[in-house]
Amino acid sequence: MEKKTQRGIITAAVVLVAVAAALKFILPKKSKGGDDNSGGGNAGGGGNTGGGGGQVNTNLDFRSLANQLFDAFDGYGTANSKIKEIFKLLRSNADYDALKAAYGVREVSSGAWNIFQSNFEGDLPATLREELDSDELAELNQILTSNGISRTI
Ligand SMILES: [Ca+2]
Repeated sequence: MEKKTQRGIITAAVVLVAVAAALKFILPKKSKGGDDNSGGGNAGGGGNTGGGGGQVNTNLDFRSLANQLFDAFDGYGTANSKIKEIFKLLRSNADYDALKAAYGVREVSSGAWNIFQSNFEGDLPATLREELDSDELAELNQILTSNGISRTI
């Protein structure tokens, strides 16, 4: 055998081994990727417009949203636009119920040294009725209705 041919064969063999090794390395990774796809899924689901509970949107962090609502209520005045922004995220009665549960019962300060109004303690709907005027409440209920939620405040 000629030396050149020998070297060529060795080179080809090395390349083959390298390709085989690379394939071995790549192939299990590929199947792992497939597993990941089936595992992830979309647990959220859509808005249920029926009268029932519907599915909770697991993409929403209700604890954080409840805290943001509390911040909007707490102290002097009320951040009505923030409240509307949060309510627009709700897509089912289950979403609304989850938010209400996350809020629980909290005491909202009327404002530091506010002698004209005492603090208010209550659940989410009671606090909304306390903090918002009738126009703002109507607007919020409108948002709920148009998002397929049968609960009203
Ligand atoms: Ca307030």
